[in-house]
Amino acid sequence: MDLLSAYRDMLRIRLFEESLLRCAKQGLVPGSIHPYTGQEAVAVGVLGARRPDEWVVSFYRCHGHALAAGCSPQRMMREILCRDGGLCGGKSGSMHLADRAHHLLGSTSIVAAQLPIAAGAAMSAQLDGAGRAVLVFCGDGALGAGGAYETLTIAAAQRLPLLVVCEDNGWQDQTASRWVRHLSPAQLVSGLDLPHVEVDGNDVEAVHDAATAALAACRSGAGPQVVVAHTYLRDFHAQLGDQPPRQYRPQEERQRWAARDPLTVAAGRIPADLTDLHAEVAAEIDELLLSALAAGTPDPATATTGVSVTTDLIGAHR
Ligand SMILES: Cc1ncc(C[n+]2csc(CCOP(=O)(O)OP(=O)(O)O)c2C)c(N)n1
Ligand SMILES: [Mg+2]
Repeated sequence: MDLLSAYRDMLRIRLFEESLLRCAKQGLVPGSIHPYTGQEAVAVGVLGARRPDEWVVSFYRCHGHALAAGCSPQRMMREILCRDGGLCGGKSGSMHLADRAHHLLGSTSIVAAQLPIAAGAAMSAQLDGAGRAVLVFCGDGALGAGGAYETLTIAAAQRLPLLVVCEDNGWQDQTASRWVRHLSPAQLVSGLDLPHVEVDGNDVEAVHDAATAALAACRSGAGPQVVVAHTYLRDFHAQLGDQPPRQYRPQEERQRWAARDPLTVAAGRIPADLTDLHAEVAAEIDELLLSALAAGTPDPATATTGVSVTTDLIGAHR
């Protein structure tokens, strides 16, 4: 992979979200934001290995996945600020980004709900016979939910071309995963006898290599594969309204992970001065934020358009 370009993509996600968090503190973001800061290497590493016509399913922490899938940062910023020209017409906000043009099937706010949806898409890809995989991202908490077992077991039974990327940040909102489960995500999927690999989720090159191998296995008919990426949220679980939550994780733990920030890890391997790149990406984000803030809000008359399907889907497949 081109490390400099991966660095730029991670930096764009980081600055995009930092600018949104500043907006949220000023009360400009309707609803909540679940920042991806600190986990950028997972999205960029995995989606760099995807073919553009392979569907991706995300969850509420979806900004990084959507940007790495190629969605327009301008349209995303407008969407999250609920402005005209938003990716989903200003109706999804931060948590439900979807973009058919970039094969982002959708993002769910219900923990683990993305997994069965992705299994359905993988079944469709399998029937389609074009050798495409489907990628789904989930948290370490989601992997413990009932829907995850149902998805993984049916995916294995049907040998679905499904790549499950578990972003193991050690926490489930303000609950440490170790307080509520005695098995790690890798132990859980081992118990289901599923092929899986554990990777340093803050090392974009390692993530990319793991995802490349797992996707090749999915496409070749080897059935579902799981990549467990160990990573950490730099900020916090979510910001609702203008108040960031009080910090709930031990300072020592946060400092330990901050020293292994994915941008720092990648920068350490790039023999170039990155100052200009930072200024360039920061200017790009400032520009699109100003443009989004200058945009109007959607016409209330459009509230009910595009929210349900009127096609006879069953009839269309008969
Ligand atoms: C079914 C369901 N239960 C509870 C919640 C509330 N909730 C939102 S995020 C979250 C934690 C999920 O943790 P994890 O899967 O590890 O993902 P992370 O937020 O750490 O990325 C919970 C419990 C929810 N959205 N859906
Ligand atoms: Mg988690």
